[in-house]
Amino acid sequence: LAGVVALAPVAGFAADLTIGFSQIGSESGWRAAETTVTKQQAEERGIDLKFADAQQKQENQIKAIRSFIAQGVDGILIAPVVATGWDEVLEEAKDADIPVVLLDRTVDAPEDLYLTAVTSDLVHEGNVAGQWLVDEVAGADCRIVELQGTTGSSPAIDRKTGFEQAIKGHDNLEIVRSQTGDFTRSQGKVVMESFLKAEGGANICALYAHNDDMAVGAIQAIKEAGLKPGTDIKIVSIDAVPDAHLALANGEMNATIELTPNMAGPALDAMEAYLADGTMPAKWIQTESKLYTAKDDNQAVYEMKKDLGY
Ligand code: GYE
Repeated sequence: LAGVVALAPVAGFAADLTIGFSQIGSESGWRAAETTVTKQQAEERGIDLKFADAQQKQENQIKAIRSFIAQGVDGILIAPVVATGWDEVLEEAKDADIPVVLLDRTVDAPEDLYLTAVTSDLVHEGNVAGQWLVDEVAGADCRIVELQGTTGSSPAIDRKTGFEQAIKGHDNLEIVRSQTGDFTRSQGKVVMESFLKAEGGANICALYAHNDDMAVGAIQAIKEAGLKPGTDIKIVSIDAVPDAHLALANGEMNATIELTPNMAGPALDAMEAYLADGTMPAKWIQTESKLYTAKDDNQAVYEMKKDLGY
């Protein structure tokens, strides 16, 4: 038996948690930052994080979740790409006694199928964006084009609802074109080019983008059309990624609403508490939003954010 050494278990070694994370993909700088922060949060807590990137396809997310269930993970984090189609796989996780926490988006499924959802108030973000534009144009006529997020995702649905609530009753404001740019820079540019071609740049007063990546793509299209973003066409967006602060600082964007990339902190707090002693969190853990405009010290905020993994 020479050479066979039985390693005695280290006394008092707490069993690390193993958590599966079904991430949508890396469609935006914000999403990349959320992934970075989630991995950091897991590392700090001694959690073994199993990470799966779905390239924005729901079927890949469902496959990953089933794999986590088969592995017998202690818990599952899901950023659900769209709001529907989750009931069956969430039932399977529940049957396996594996708690699920949703990050940054919600699902149209019975609440008992997930422990909690950590998201911003997506309708409120749309309200803030719309109210900012109402105040900015101060009664003047304004034809608006809208770049929607991923079709069927809760942010695309709720941010549209919130914006329309805010401009309702202000007949000088009208959304004349609205189309998905799938939360990406490339699609934001392509769709903005089509808006400019269809409407004529001189007839577009403002762009409402459901995220900064689409807004940054649109800024490129507006420039290539010989127009000044932020001046000829006002731009209001959401996320407050570093490049949005740069655009605010140089006058190419007018306002953005901050979305924290740290959804994992509150999510893992809730997950650990539940796994430790069955503590039940609220069904919705809401993160704060903050409006940034050109009046803020955007250079300083950019410097603070630029190394956070966007
Ligand atoms: O605004 C965008 C990402 O789900 C709220 O998804 C999140 C959104 C975020 O693609 O940048």
